[in-house]
Amino acid sequence: MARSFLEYKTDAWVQWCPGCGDFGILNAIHRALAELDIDPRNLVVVGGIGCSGRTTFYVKGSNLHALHGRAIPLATGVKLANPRLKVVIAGGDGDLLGIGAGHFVAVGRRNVDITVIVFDNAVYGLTKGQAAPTLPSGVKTKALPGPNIQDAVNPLLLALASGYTFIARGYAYHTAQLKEMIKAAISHRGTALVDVLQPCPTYNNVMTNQWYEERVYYLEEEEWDPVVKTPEEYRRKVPLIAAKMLEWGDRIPLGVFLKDETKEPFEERLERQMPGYMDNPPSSRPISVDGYPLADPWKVFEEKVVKKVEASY
Ligand SMILES: Cc1ncc(C[n+]2csc(CCOP(=O)(O)OP(=O)(O)O)c2C)c(N)n1
Ligand SMILES: [Mg+2]
Repeated sequence: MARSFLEYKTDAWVQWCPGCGDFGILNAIHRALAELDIDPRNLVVVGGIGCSGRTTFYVKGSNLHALHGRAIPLATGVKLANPRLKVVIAGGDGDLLGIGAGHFVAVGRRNVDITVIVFDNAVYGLTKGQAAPTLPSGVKTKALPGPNIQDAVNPLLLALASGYTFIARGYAYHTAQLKEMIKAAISHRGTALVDVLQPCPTYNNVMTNQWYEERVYYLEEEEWDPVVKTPEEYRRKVPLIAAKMLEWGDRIPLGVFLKDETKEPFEERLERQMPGYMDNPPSSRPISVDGYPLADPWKVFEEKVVKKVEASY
């Protein structure tokens, strides 16, 4: 029998402001996991630091809360240690595109089989509303002394340039559509981005629910086909995809922009270099025998230091 989304909820009190878009994203994650029938024991949600990172407390799994900006490298380590796990990152736009921007790029180049969900409210919610990297220039939200004088980074274009093989954008309050995007992202083999636009009713008084509802539309309405099967098709379609990603203003497109099936995930690249890696990944190898660790740091110290010092006498 299929699992209920209630099985993925924890007992923790959900500590977000009333009306926060995070509730919609959390709901979509619970429902996506249930419909994919993912065993919570095989799920790892890695959170960044921010209001959004609290998602790790609210989804059943073997979850981790990383240092600010470090959710992606931690998640990469988990996935490569045990490639059988489903690894999902829940982080803010500040966490993943500000302090963690280098990691955001690196994971795409590797095409590690993980899903990155950006909770994109254009502000640093947890630290009281400073401008996040996705806040458009010229916009003055209520915690800013004047209009934003920096340009926004476009998460979708950055993901495209970094090699992500699945790129989607959802809206937090459209949970049914968002759930489908998250399901497709988790099922995709390779690095997947779901950038989720979300109102922050406490600090972003410009990009409100009404503001988004007046602008968003779905790519499906234009019969968009995100699937790319050959390198030739990739070259032909990418300029169109990039142009669509640039669209922002009176109309904001939502949906799956790209599903690139031409690149192998990092785990397969490793398998080629280290035959047997997938069947016997680091997590399945013994680290101790009868309570004694297999690695003996004293031996290494003796070999590398003591013997060298003795030889120099
Ligand atoms: C190394 C480090 N620098 C700064 C902070 C302070 N800090 C905590 S959360 C945060 C930004 C949160 O914004 P975002 O990632 O967009 O998440 P949100 O709260 O909006 O969901 C910052 C700067 C920190 N915890 N650690
Ligand atoms: Mg934020």
